[in-house]
Formats: sequence, C-alpha cells, structure tokens
Amino acid sequence: MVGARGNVKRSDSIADALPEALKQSRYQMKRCFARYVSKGRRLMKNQQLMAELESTMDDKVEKSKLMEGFLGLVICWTQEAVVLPPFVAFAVRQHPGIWEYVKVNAEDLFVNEITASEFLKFKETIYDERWANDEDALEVDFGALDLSTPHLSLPSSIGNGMQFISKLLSLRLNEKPKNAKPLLDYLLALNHRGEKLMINGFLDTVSRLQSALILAEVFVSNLPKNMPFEKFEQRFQAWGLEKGWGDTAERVKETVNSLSEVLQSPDPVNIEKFLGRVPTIFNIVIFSPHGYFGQADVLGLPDTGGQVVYILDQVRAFEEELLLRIKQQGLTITPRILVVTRLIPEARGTKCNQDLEAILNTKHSHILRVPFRTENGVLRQWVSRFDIYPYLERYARDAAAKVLDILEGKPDLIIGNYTDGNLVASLVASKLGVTQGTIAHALEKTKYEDSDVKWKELDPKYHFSCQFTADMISMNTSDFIITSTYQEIAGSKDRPGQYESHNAFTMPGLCRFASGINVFDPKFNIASPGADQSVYFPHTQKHRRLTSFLPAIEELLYSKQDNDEHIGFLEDKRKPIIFSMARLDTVKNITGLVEWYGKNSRLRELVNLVIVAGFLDPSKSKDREEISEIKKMHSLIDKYQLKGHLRWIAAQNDRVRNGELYRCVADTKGAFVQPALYEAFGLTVIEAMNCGLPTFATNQGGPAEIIVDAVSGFHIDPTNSNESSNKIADFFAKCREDSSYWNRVSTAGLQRINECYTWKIYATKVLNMGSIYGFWRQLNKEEKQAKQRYVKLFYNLQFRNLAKTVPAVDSTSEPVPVSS
Ligand code: UDP
Ligand code: LCN
Repeated sequence: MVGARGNVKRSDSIADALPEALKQSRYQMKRCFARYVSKGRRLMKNQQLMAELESTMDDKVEKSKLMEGFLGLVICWTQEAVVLPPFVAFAVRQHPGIWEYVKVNAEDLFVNEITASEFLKFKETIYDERWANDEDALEVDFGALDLSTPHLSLPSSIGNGMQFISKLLSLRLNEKPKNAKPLLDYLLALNHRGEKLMINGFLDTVSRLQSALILAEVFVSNLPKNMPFEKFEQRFQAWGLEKGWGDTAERVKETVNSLSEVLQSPDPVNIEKFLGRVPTIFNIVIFSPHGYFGQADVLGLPDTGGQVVYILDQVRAFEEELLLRIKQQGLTITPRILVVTRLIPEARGTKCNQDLEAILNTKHSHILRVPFRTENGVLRQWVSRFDIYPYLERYARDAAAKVLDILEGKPDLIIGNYTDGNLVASLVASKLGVTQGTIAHALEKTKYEDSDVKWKELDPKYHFSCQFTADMISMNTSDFIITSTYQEIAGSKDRPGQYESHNAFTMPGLCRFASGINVFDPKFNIASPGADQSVYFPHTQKHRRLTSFLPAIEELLYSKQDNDEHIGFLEDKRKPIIFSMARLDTVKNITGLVEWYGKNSRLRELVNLVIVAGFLDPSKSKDREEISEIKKMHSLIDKYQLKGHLRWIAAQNDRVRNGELYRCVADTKGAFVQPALYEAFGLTVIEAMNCGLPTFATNQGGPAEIIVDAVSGFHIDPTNSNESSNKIADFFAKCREDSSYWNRVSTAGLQRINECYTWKIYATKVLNMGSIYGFWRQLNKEEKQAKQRYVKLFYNLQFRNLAKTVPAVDSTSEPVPVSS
C-alpha cells in the first residue's frame, strides 16, 4: 500500500534513470531537444513530441533502437510537455494514474524531478506569466487533507474501492478487539423513524452482543427454515435483538452468523456481505437538475440524452432491489425514491412543468420538480447546462426543503448526476449529514482540448471556470464516486481517464489544482449501467416481439418518399442495414460515419446505412453545433450521392419502438455502429447488443471496455476512416461466406451483456456502496469534517464569486411569493 497521496518514490523512477539514458544518446537527444525548443514557448502534445523525436534521426537502425529503448518509452509515456527555452518539462504517465514530472535543460540535458505544482506553474507561464510567478496565486491541494486515508496502489485495482474499504475494515477489526466498538455503535444507532432495528440498547457492549448472537444462532438453527421472523420475534427481543435480521429463520440465521464471523474473524468478504444486509437504506434522492427531465418527449431536446435514460432505469432497478432487500430483512417499510430535477414552466409540450410525476413501472418512485428561483421569481425557460450555475445554491435549499417535506425526514442516500446535480447533492448531503454518491456521465474538461488552460477563452460560452470548480467541490465532498467503466477513471494504457485528468490541472489566472482528485482514492467504484431488458431484448425472442410496430418501422426504413421525418431511401431491401442512433453532436461523429460510408464503395455495395439523429431541417434546431452537423449531413448526402443507399431519420423518442427498430435491423443481419470521437459510456452500444445486434463501437472511451474486440463486437478507430470502414466491410464480407458468423458475434455480444452490464448487477453494487461508505464515513468522521471545512471555504470564496459572473437568463421570470 502506498501512502495517502499515492506518490511514493518508485523504484523505476524516470528522474533517476533519465540522465544516464540521455548521456548514452547524447548526440541525438541534443538534436531532438534543440528541435523541441526551436519554436520557443509552447505546449507540446504526445504526437508532436514523438514526431519530432523521430524526425531527428535519419539512420533507420539507430532510430528504431532509440524509439524502442528507454528514451523512446519516456517520450511515448509523455502526455504533454511545456517548452520554456532552455527547459522542457515533461508530464510522464508510465501507467494509468501514475505520473512523474521532470524538467530537462535542452542545452546540457541536465534532469530535475519537479512536483506537479511546479509543472503546472511552468505550463501557466505560457498563458499568464504574471500569475504563474505570483507566489500567492491560489493553489488548492485537496490531497493534503487525505493524509490518513489509505489509498490503493495498483493501477489495475483502481475502481475497486468498495473491496478495498472492506479490507481496511477487516484489518482494523482484526487489529484489536476494541475496534469493534464503532460497529456496535453503528448498529445501536440503526432505526427507522425512531423504531429500533437489529439491536437495542440492552446490547451495549461487544461481548454482550456476541453472547446474544450465539444464543440466537443456536435457537434459529433448530427452527424450520422458512418459519417467519414474527413467530420468534419476542424471543429475539428478550436477547436485545430487534427486527431487521431476516424474514425467515434461515435468513436470520445467515445474518446472525455473518455478524458473529465479522466479530470473531473479520475478513473482507463477510464484512461486505454483512454490511450489505444491514437495513440502512430506504429512501434515496437522486439529483439531476438540468435539461428537460421527463419520461416522454424529452429525448433529443438540448442537454437531454442518456443521462435521463440512465436515471429512470436506475430508479427502477433500485426500487426492485430495495423491495427485495427490505422483504428479506423481514421489514415492512416502504422505500421511496425521488428524482429531483428542475421544474420548467415553459415546458414545450413535455411534462417538465409538473411538480410531481410518478415514475412508470415503479410503485414508490417519483420525479420531483423544483423550479429555479431568483429574486425576480420563478425562471420560466430552459437553461443550458453551461449557464446553470447562478441558480444552483438557491435551488439546493428549495429542493432540500421539499425533499424533507415529502419524505417526512432525511433520505438515507443522496446521489448526484453531472456537474450541476453533483454540486447540489454535495450541498444538500453536507447540510443534512447524509451519505453521498456522485456520477459524472461525462466530465466536460476532457471533451474540449486544453479547456483548463484556455478557460478564459472558453468561459463566455461554456463557463468552465464554474464547471471545473464545481466538479472539484463535489468529487472531494462525495463519499463515493460511481463510474461506468475503468477508463472513465483511469483511461487506458495510452490515454488518461476523465477523472485522472483532474489529478493536477490549472486554470491560469484563477486557480491551480496541485492535487484535485486522486484516482487511487478508494472512493472510486465501477458499476456499469445496463439497458432495460423489457425494452431491449434479443430479436430471436419472437414471442416477445412488438409486431404492432412493424408497419410503422417498415415505413420508417423503406418507404420511398422523403418527408419531415426521413430523407433518402434504400434501393435494395435485401441488403443488411448498418444502423446508428445518437444526438447530432459533433462528438458523436454521425457525419463521420456517413462520410466513411460515402467513401467506401465496397461497404456501400455490401450494406445499406440507416441513421437516426437530430433534426433534418436546420431551422428547427436551436443548437449551434447541431445546426452545423445537419448542414454537413445534407452536403455529404449530395457529395457522395447517397440517396438509394442511405436513410436519415430524425430523432426517435419512443424507446419501446426503438427497441423494435434495433431488432428489425438485426432481422436484416445488420450491425450497429457507434462512431463517436469520444463516448463516456455509450448506452446505445448496450441497447444494440441486448437486441442481438453485432456492434462496432468507438475505441475512444467506454465502448472500448464494453466490447471485447473481435469477440463480443468490434472496436473502431473514429479517426481512421479507412481502417474502420474496411473493418465493417470485412465483417459483412465474412458473413456472406460463412452464414453462422453473424450469429456467433450476436450471441457473444449478448453473453457479454448478461455477464457484466445489467441493472440488477448495478443496483446490488450501488446499494452495497451506500451501506459500506455510510459506515466508513462514520468511522472517519473527524477527517471527513476537516476536509469538508476546507471544501466549504473554497465553495464560499471561489465558487460563489464565479457563479456571479455567469449572466442571468431570467428576463422573463414571473414574480411569485418567495418563502425562504
Ligand atoms: N436516443 C433515443 N432517440 C434518439 C437518440 C438517442 O431514444 O434519437 C436514446 C438512446 O436510445 C440512448 C440515449 O438516448 O438510450 C443516448 O444515450 P448515449 O449514452 O448513447 O448517449 P448520450 O446522449 O447520453 O451522450
Ligand atoms: C452521458 C453520455 O455522454 C453517455 O456516454 C452515457 O452513456 C450516458 O450519459 C449515461 O451515463
């Protein structure tokens, strides 16, 4: 285990080995460094560094020796370098999460190890020299407050926080018997609305508890397995044991035994099992303020995409799991889940102006909509997620009051989504003292290159100063962080993860994060979402197929006439379809796919292309990026004469029908293609795979992990049009030769989903996190409070001022009585 800050000097330190390596290739390296510094101050990225290193050498043998040696590796590991002649400072990432910073003098090749903070100052010099040299410039070091929390050390264990915490708990409990006292206190404090659960005050010492457990276990062992708890409840009470152990004698015995094991010889497995059974979570609040959040007619509206789908499915999975757990605990408590979003009076035909809406296919879950308010009253119109910051503090207060009112008390777990939801969750959770989890969906900093150092340029449009500051606040407040994939946290061998890029970064002129969030922190956990399997099921399950949609889908795919909903047509109906569906954002690269198809005549000959995305008419869109993609799409269709081969269908918001659409594409023995330049997770990928559709998806981001290349689907490189379009064409050519190949890929995709990407697996994991981190935060109360004070200070002094710089959009507010 490394120290809390995860930056113990490694035996294979680059700073130690570099001087000797530079000495051995002194001549070439002097030439290379001369090239690096020849253009003066600049920020160089990995590809540029590699290209200039390669072009330094003419001799092929020499070149390959150097490139394959240590120096080649160091440059290959370098994510970026700051050139401030005569120095070049390198940020080297040898393994996911492990960074080293070194400074080399280009003239004498002298090497110095530097800290992250020094590297950042170097970088700042390019953008704002005065600020970089200001000794009192604001530097934030969240890691300084984590000194006593042990961190993971292996890059491969990143994201397994829960197991790590269970290990720490078992070590602590094993250390000395008195360490079991906090667990006893935790159990003693359990209650639901004042009614004691599991144990009562009679069992006020660990040894009393242990004796009671022995008596109870012997007793229940002699009962019929399925005898209900009520039948022996009184006996239990006489020993100081309350309800919550189980619904039947068998279940009660298992839980009693599991606690006895924890007290006698704790190990991580029985600790996780026991804490997962403790009845602590009944009410959950999920924050997702931005966008149009609804159950119908919202997908495709600005800022409203996978996050909404994810949350609604998540709620159903949580409710099902909570009902099962509560029943198995032998309790009759009704769980409640509230998704708290924004009430938008100008709801554009959606239900986003309703304050409470029951969530379909649940019994006890609701969407609660709370409006944004200012001193002028309620804000009527939708606000872009980039402009939302001035409203959040007030919103958090209003939402907290509503939640307390509806739940008649505090929730047991608060989960935030995306920057705005996570900030609100942090404010509410710290105010109420509730366990908090955060979910990013996508961290905006990594979507736009150098958006941190160029924040000033981008701020008028995106307000990244607010967004990145808010992200830092919530990541550091949260008890645990839920991610969909490993890569979201720590990336891949070559590419840093989204969270990893928040480890050390700077916004020159504003704030330097010498340590923002450490990916070795045990708060990180991977819990991948699933797709609703009642909607997305295999095309082969004929009896479940929704045949009533078939005529409409036939029209959607194959009718010959252009209309408001679709343009282009498919001349040859016998060909398989390659299908894609996404918001028409640049990053989704749908126009890229159309271009690949246009350029690759072999692919055009083998398959038809069907796209579901955005609007067909640019005048219908309000989003600049979407408008330009719509225009690009039209020009590509003309340029490559795609009519007859391609069908472009406008965004489709009926997800049940969309499920059938994926299956109809599977009926043609087609494939799904997700060509995004970067995809945080990619729900469409798992939807398609659930329907048995072989899937080609971007190797940039989540899909690279969802699919095992050439087994359960295929990876494609969005930046390599030839390679990707040929990979798709090769697949269909192979399917023509071997008719069983398509089925093999389809089945392997389904198998992958059922093993790793279901909502059941997700809900079990996340509810266990709620319990384990709930206990963990109590054990580390003092450290948590100290950090919270620091974060709060930062919120007050920094975030609040930044939020004031975002122009208000409330010109059309309607005055309402203001109660708080
Ligand atoms: N979606 C849809 N209709 C569309 C486009 C997308 O119903 O026209 C759904 C899609 O099925 C998926 C979600 O919106 O459930 C998009 O999620 P994803 O993770 O693929 O991307 P995001 O939009 O969140 O970036
Ligand atoms: C947002 C995204 O951009 C997608 O990659 C995710 O799949 C979606 O949210 C759900 O988490």
